[in-house]
Formats: sequence, C-alpha cells, structure tokens
Amino acid sequence: MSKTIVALATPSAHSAIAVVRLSGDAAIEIADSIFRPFYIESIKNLPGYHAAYGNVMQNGKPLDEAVALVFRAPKSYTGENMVELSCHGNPLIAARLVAACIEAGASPAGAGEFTRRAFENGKLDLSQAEAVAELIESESGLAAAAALDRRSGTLGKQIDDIADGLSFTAAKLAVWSDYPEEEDAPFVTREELIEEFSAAAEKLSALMSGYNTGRLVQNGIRIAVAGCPNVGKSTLTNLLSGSERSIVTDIAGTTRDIVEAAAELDSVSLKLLDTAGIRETDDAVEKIGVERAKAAVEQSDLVLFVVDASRPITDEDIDIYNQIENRPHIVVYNKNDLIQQNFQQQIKADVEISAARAEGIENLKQQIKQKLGLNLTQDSCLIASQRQFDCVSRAKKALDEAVFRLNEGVTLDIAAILLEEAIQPLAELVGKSASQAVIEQVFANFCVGK
Ligand SMILES: Nc1nc2c(ncn2[C@@H]2O[C@H](COP(=O)(O)OP(=O)(O)OP(=O)(O)O)[C@@H](O)[C@H]2O)c(=O)[nH]1
Ligand SMILES: [Mg+2]
Repeated sequence: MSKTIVALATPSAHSAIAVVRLSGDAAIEIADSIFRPFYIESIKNLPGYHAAYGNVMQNGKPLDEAVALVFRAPKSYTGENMVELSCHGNPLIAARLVAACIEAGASPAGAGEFTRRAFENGKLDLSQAEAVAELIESESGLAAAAALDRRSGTLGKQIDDIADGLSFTAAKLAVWSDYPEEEDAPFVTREELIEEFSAAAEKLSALMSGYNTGRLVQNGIRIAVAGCPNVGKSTLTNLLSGSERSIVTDIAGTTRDIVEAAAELDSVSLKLLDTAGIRETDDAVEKIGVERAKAAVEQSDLVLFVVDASRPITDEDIDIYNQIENRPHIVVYNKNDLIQQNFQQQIKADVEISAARAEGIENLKQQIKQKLGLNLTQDSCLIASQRQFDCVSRAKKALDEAVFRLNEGVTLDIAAILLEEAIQPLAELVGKSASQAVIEQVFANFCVGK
C-alpha cells in the first residue's frame, strides 16, 4: 500500500491557475473528501482521464473553485491513482489546498517523489527520469527537443539494445564454460567475440563523443567577447544578441563590467559575455573590470577575440592573444569597413566583419558552430549527464580491455568476466541495477511536485 503524497506542481506565484497533485492508493478518496463537485455526486466513481468542476473545501467552507482531474492506476504519470486539482493561481490558496489534502490524510511529497514513483513503477527508466528534470530546465529549443527525445526513451533503448546483445553473448559464454564438451552448446569463437565487443565499444564511443554537444546544448554556451578597448566588442555583442544591452561609445574603456546578453544560434542558446577592454590601467574600477574580463575568458566555452582591423596589431593585442590562444577561440577582425591600407598583421584573422554595418556575421556564426563542434543532430545529444557519461565510459573501458586481452590470447572465461563488467554499468545507466545512492542522487536534483 503506497502512502499518498501531495505537492504543489506549479510555481508558488500569482498565476492563472495552480495545480496540486496527489498520488497514491488513496489519492482519489482523499481528493473526494475535500472536493464537492457541482454537477455530479462525487469524483469517487469517475473513470480515469475524467474531470469534474466544483469547490474544494477546508473546515467545511469552500476554499476555492477547482477542477479535479482523475487518473486511475496504472494509467497515470506515477503509475498510481492520481488526482490533479487545478485551483486559482494564488499561492495562499494553493498552500491551503495542500494543507487540506494533508489534513485529509496525504503526506507532503519529497523532491522528485512523483517521478521517483514513476521510475519505481516501471513507467520510466532512470535516463528518462533524468530527462524529465532536463526538459523542465532546458533553456533553448534544441535542449528541450533533445531532452524530450531522451524522455521518450531513445537513450535507454539504444543502451538496452547494446546491453541485450552483450548479455546474449554472456549467456552463450556461460553455457560454454559450464558444458565445454556439450555438442549442442552454442559455440562462440574468439574472433566473433572480438568483433562483437569492438562493434559495441564503437557505438558507445559515438554516444560519448556526443556528450560535449549535449552538455553545451543543455547548459547553454558561454561565449566571451574579449580584446583591447574600443575594438567593437560591445557593438558585436549587441549585434549578435539583437539587443542594446551594452553601451557603445567611441571612448576606450566604456564597458567596465561583464554584460551578459542572450542569443540563439540554430536553437542553441548562447550566453554572450561582453567584457571590459583588457589593458593596463590605474583606474580602480576599470582594473576590477579587466580582472573580470580575464575570468570570463577562463570560464567560457569559446572566446571571440576582437581586434581593430583598421590599424596595425598592437603589443596589447598580442598580449591578450597570448592569454586566449590556448582556449577555443575565433580571431575576429572588426571594422573592416574602415580599412584603407592592408597591414601585414601578425595575428591571422579567422573572420573579418564590420559589426557597425552588420557585415560578415553569417560567416562568423558558421565559424562559431564549427568551433564548438556543434554537430547538431539529435543523436549527438543523447547523453546529457555526467552520470550517464560515466556509465557509458566504464562499459567501453571494459570492452576495450576485453578486446585487448582476447587479442593477447586470454581464456574465454576471463573475457566473460570483463563482459559482465561492461554490462553492469549499462544496466546501471537505465536504472536496472543502480544502487540506492545513485537513485537518491538522480532525484535530489528535482523540485518538489515533480
Ligand atoms: N566604423 C566602424 N566602427 C565601429 C565598428 N564597430 C564598432 N565601431 C565603433 O567603435 C567604437 C567602440 O565600439 P564599442 O563597441 O564600444 O567597443 P568596445 O570594444 O566595446 O570598447 P570598450 O568597451 O571601451 O572596451 C564605437 O564608436 C563604435 O561605433 C565597425 O565595424 N566599424
Ligand atoms: Mg564595450
């Protein structure tokens, strides 16, 4: 008998509606005890996916008008009986409604407890449960699409396919080692094993290489716009973000703090960090700005290093270039509308633009995509969490080791042990053999009500 839980599923803020969720064996009875429908007797006998309109009551008095939507096990998000009560979006009313449910016998839900129940009732595998949290937190169209894809079980299915193939081989190996003389025992050759393990390792490796893209897509990409004062960093930031976030003047040292601006590139969200022009300065405020600019460069996924194309490169440009050279970067020559003579520039341009005239920007965007390795197929974003990445990488390591040892000539029972080591993390990824601690950790990232 599962304890019935209750929580507010929508933000605690003034809004059109607020939704309070109940899940558990007694969900419908508890909702029924506080809900007076206007047009039917009670919601007790309402079939699943049916709703009723009425009053929710507290201490015998109407608390609010609400719609009660009934789900019956197993056809609900959690797989249990559920009721969703939609009331007016007043945080006070919503909190009282939750309190009324608790008075009627429900317990307050813990973080992620609804999704956890869905996992425990086999409605979702662990990677799908993670995708629910990711979907809620997605900050761009592509991140949401990728999370939705994982939510539907694409990753779990690919992993299952690989794991099933390996488990079948493990079974054959087990039969072989138990009855080596048995004529009918399925026979596996060393060559077949090597071939199969290599193929599986390759598939895992493809999933792993998509992780970086997945992570970038999920978290949003941080791009620092850095360079000497007055080269046009703020003009470029404004252009890319289509906003006037940054102040632009012809005075060197205009930007003194990090100015963040959002932009989207092919549905991927970018966080542009316009920075103070980096230079030696005695101005106390500007000095802090310069330090922040350097820190922003360090913490970014990509640096747009902007130089003024209308003048020869200066020692200051070179100084900054030396600081960013080892990070992923693009050298942007700006103000090419002002070029009157061609200088022998010491730093090679990746792209030439005029931020003021919005010229060369398409090319710059192409280069940003290329530099970030944003090969934006949905497949490349399948793995989204460090946990999933670690599972896949442990499995791959065991398979690589098995192939290596088989080539060296080890006995097949050693290969069988390594094979188990490869299967285990794959089962863990989808939650089939995840430890309690791993499961706790996954659900710790959820909000209450989800
Ligand atoms: N002609 C021309 N002028 C530009 C271009 N880009 C920027 N400018 C001008 O250059 C000056 C400096 O531009 P900003 O965008 O403020 O430069 P910044 O690098 O942010 O400068 P700081 O914040 O002081 O470090 C302004 O007068 C801009 O209008 C360009 O492509 N062509
Ligand atoms: Mg600026």
